Amino acid sequence: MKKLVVIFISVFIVSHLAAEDGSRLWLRFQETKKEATDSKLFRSNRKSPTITIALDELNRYWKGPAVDLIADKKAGTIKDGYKISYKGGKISISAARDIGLLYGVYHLLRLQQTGKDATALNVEERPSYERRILNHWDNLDGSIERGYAGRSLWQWSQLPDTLSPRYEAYARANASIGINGTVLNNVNANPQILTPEYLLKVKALADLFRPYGLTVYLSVNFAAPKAIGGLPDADPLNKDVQQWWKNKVKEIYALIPDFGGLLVKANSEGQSGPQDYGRTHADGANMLADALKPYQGIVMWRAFVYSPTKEDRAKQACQEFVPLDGQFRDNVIIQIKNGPIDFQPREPFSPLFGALRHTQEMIEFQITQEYLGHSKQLVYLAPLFEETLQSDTYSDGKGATVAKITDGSLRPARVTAIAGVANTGDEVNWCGHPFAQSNWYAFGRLAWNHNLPSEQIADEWIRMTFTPDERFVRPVKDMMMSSRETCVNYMMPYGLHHIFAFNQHYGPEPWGDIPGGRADWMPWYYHNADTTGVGFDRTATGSNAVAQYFPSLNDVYGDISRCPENLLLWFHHVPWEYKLKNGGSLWDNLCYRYDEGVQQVRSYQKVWDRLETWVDAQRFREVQSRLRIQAKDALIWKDACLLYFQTFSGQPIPYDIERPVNELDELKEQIRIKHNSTL
Ligand code: GCV
Repeated sequence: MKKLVVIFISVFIVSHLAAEDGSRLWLRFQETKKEATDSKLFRSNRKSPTITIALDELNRYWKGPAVDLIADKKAGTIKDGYKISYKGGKISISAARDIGLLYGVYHLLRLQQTGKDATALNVEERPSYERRILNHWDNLDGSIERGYAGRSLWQWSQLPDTLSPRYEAYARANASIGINGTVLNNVNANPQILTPEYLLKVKALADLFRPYGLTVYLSVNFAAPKAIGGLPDADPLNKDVQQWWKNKVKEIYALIPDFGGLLVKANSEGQSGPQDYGRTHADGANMLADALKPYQGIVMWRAFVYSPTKEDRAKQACQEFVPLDGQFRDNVIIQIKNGPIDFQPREPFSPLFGALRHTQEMIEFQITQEYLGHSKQLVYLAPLFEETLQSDTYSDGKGATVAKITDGSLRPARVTAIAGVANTGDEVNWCGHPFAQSNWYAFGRLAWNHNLPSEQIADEWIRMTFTPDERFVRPVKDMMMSSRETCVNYMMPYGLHHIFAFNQHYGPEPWGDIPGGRADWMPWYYHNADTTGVGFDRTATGSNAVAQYFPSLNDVYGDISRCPENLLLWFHHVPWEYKLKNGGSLWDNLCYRYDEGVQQVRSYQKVWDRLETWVDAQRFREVQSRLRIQAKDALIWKDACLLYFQTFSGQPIPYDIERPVNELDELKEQIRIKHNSTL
């Protein structure tokens, strides 16, 4: 009987909130009921499709005073920036570009939605980066590499004639957070994207996105002249190849006059590139840059390059690119992943930031959670993004943060940009996990203002996506803010990295080995566990990757007693009995950390279950069931890693923490079966 009452209450509690499927993202503005004459409240001195959207948003959702949108080339605003002021009962938004006015409108709506005072405003906003770009790893067959929210949004077979309403919704969502570029296809690029047939489809998307200020870019396959152009090679010094790219770029701009440019993954993970012909990355990038130059297009050339040599993978990007510094055209920008390996739960920043003194650099983050629990785990990534952006490289003395190196403030740059690998797909709620939406949101907000604290971004997002009620906001914010560290704790504490299950990168597989496989894809390459200790020696006695960092940081990283403990096993092979700052041994601390991660996820379950009153039934249950998965997975991570590393440390798991509940052999077997089923 008691049980029945509880069930009844819980159904009753949630039923008063309208069902929500998450499709509206953070844009859950309520329609205002206005008289026809009310539209006069909102005016602009200019007409354009972008301004029509801005006025429409105001008409539909703005509940505050009259708003004037003032397009003014001399508004004094920078690029996409805007000013908002309040005088005589009226709000004015002024901007040099129409898109600035639309951004200003979304600013107002955000204030309204988060319960902030939208009068008494005196705001001036300017973006940290000129180009704020999503990278889609979407394939032409509709699949998404490392995508966990369904299939691609782009319905290539139906384009250009049939236009899904989601295209415009996607552009609007991006505009609402200031994202102004989108690379539509995977960096492992299918050359077909450059055929006339596909370019017409790309044009259809570009036309739809344009009023929202969203510029289209494409990833290209370096071998395209050979693959689809009928040329015998793709050598960047071959005049025919150069001409082929010039013609292709001309063809693109004839269809899409504001096309943004090209993204290239070359000579990496099997992709072709200039080195196939004995040429350099600069030769390859410059050839494309020359073709794009007359149209103000740019080349984003990725520094994610490594090959299975004896050299530490973490060092290879610097080794390849530093000797080329200064050789790139001024419309080339080197796109560098935040860390030297590959979007791990925690990495130091890539030492390439700051090392290129005469070459433009941009950062690439991964919004899709390839290594942080896919769309099954609640991990808010803004603290990770913030940690990297605010890292001091010391390239120009103290204060040379990654943010300052990439935003053009430390060194003049013609092009400034930031990229995030998208986590969107065709699932109703766009991102799979309701909380994964926060990572798309956070990327946009940080791309706009890289000094925004991740806590403020979380606060905004929670209020907009769920409710501004403090009783909900506070606990959810705490959960989000700790969630990245929680994930690090149960996956890879103290700088452990890349000990994931092979290929799918979801669960643990520290024992993973494929005889004859590439060493740099094997977990043992990264953890180096043996009876003496664990971790990658990147000091002078090891790979000496520390030397790629500037003084005085390299001294700190290279000294086991000064190295930040959260990166200890990244830079050092540490004895199991080594005493950490708290006096406990590395082994004991490792055990406590894994256990802490498990307990933290369980505490999130408790937090969430208490919040049922504040959330509609559908999203409540979606998060609830995903937290259950996360709790089970965290335990698997803990048991797998501790039982495996224990075979080397030979020490007991401290008796005051929960005992493992899984057998190592069973875990190995489960992962093996998973592999076989995904082959
Ligand atoms: C698009 C990692 C991922 C690959 C990805 C690659 C890249 O290796 O596992 O799926 O390929 O990074 O960023 O190019």
